[in-house]
Amino acid sequence: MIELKRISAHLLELPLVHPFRTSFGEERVRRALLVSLEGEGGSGWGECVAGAGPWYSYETVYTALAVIKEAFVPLLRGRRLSHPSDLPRVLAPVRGHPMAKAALEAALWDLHARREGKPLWRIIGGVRDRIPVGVSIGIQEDIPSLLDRVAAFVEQGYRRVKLKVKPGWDIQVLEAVRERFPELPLSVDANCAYTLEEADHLKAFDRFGLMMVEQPLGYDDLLGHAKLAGLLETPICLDESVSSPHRAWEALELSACRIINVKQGRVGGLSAALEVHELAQARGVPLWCGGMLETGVGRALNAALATLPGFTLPHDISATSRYYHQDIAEPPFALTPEGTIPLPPGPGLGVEVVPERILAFQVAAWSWRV
Ligand code: OSB
Ligand code: MG
Repeated sequence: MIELKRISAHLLELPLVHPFRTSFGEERVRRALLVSLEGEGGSGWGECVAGAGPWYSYETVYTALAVIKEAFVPLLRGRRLSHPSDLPRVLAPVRGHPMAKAALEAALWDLHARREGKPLWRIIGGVRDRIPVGVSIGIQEDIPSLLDRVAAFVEQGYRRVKLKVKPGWDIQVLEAVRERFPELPLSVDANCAYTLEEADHLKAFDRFGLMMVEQPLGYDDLLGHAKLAGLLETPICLDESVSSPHRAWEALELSACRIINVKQGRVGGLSAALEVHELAQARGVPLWCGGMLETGVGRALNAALATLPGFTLPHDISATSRYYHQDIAEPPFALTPEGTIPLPPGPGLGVEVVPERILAFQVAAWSWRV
């Protein structure tokens, strides 16, 4: 039984080591929303993966704060939960807002696993204590700078490189990268930047031997992706479009993708991510864990999810140093020469939030008794 006492939210601003540019915009500072729960006999941390603006998703850290305050706190007041997987039912009266829900559920899983004294990845049925990882490289100023960045990451041992693409930063870029790195496991992510009318243009991606093309079309365009899948040889991987387990089911039924990038925040929480895992496992569809430039708290949860048997492709879970000079949690995630990241051995998420760092990066904080 979990009896909650307090929910706190911390809004932080963490400067990124490198600006991160995608087809929908550029981020230089990550606005991170951390949530902590205090309950009978323990506490836990979760990270809301929403961004500062409604670009990747309609959710932002501010919409998440609003629904936590106006909807989740009243729903949770005086409520007991027997397990973290009860939370989605309690929050079900709230339509949408998967990332806000997921942040709370993450903190609840951390609290639960800490009380059990076990690493979260073992509790959810993980089968490996280290995970293969890749790196996601944003749109750069020019091709020579991109080639330098790819070379540096390959040198560090990353097992796969994902390039952000958009119209005007695609074919020429792929030609240059493939010429210099003919054997490199490579993928691209368009973050919804193309339309089905550009299918012929996307077809030209086929000659680069990509592992996948991620989310080429609109975030709500499953049918478009299903049609495009019939035209391309390169497997389509969906990210933005898979906004819930139900949407994952629809995407699989429609053959809109052959691979799914799972982000627990985007699908509504860890329980929902476990459901997506079951659906994909039943159909033999490979999964990998995506990222949202999380701090160590969010990355620890992603790493735990990536230990499940169906998560077989390299993940967007890179070393801490790739994102932040100083993270808010310890220990940092480090890359082994084999291109893997070992799971931290501690209980719960396995990372400890450093209170002084929260204070150092915090721009505002809230706390509610429940
Ligand atoms: O589309 O996968 C994406 C970052 C922010 C928002 C969306 C995406 C990404 C990434 C970076 O690709 C993944 C990471 O290393 O965290
Ligand atoms: Mg993506």
